[in-house]
Amino acid sequence: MRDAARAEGDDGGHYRDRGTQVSHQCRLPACSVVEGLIPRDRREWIESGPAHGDPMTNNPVTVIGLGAMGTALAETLLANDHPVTVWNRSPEKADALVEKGATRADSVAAAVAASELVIACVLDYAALRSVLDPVAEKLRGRVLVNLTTGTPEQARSMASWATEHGIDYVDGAITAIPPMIGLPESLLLYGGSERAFDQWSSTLELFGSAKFFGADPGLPLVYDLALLGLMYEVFSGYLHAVALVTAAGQDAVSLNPLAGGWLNAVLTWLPEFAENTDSGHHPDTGSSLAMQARGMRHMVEARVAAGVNADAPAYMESLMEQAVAEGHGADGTSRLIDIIRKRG
Ligand code: FVH
Repeated sequence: MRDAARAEGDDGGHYRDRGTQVSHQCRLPACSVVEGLIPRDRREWIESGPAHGDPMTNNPVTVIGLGAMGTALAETLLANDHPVTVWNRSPEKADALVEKGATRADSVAAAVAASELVIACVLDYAALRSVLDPVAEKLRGRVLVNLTTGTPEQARSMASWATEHGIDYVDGAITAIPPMIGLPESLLLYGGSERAFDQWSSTLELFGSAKFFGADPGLPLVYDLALLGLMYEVFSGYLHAVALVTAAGQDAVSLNPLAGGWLNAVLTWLPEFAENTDSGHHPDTGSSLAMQARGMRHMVEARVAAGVNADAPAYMESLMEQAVAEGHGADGTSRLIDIIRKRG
């Protein structure tokens, strides 16, 4: 165990939280999870030493793919005393890691043969298959943890490929950037072989907090893409808000003091939308969809008049109008989730 406590938690029975937990109150009032992460220097974290007493600590690990992310993964393993074998299509990318103690494999086959745990992190699933197809039989009986990003269907298809070849497969999604790897703030999502995850969880937790979603290897990417979509739509909303304010001749930063408080308030409403979706009840808490549809029309007209793109509010308006047309005008915002799913 590391210096910070590692705890196994549970989220409504949906997934197992295998991550590092320290005290922090979630700011969403409807979220009772006490889970948080204290920022600390990555170096301090990864150099704080191996997980003493952990039987997996000295087990060799192979890392395939040494882009920015694969390099960060390999560095973290080395800093925690794992013997690490690395392979990359462009071999020179292993130079710095070799100086830090990694072994450069001359071939993918040699890399796979070096360790029971093989971690792959390349550009996409097409690249992954091109690297691993020729060594499928060499992987038989080993554990493959694939941290390449793709679609949930690609992850499931990769898992079927692994099963055909007798490979114990875990798919993972990294919801962090390379400098965060090795810090508890970094969150990695896993799904697939529970046996393999349990066997190697203490090693995988060196990269950051770990959540295991069960046997479906596609679920980590479902959640990863849900979180990324949320982030980009918040970016989009903020960028369009700045465009509207600056089109009125104001400084962009004039928005910030208002936007901060506004976003915090908006955050407090979101958990209830999910609860309403699960219960199938969408009460109006003072802002019916019929009223909001009218408001969205004003938003569209104001943006068009200011020369700011209005696609996003026009889309929201169309969802609200459809809800009204289907007889849900008196419902609250969460009713739109049904409409979004129907649009497919
Ligand atoms: N970096 C990030 O911020 C994100 C964080 C979230 C997760 N992503 C995903 O991680 C995968 C790898 O990302 P990366 O940052 O390491 O990407 P690059 O630095 O561009 O390195 C790409 C590696 O993939 C190798 N590669 C590409 N094509 C092939 C191929 N046809 N055959 C074999 N290897 C290939 C490449 O090799 P080389 O160009 O150095 O020879 C790099 O090792 C990715 O899925 C992200 O979405 C990162």
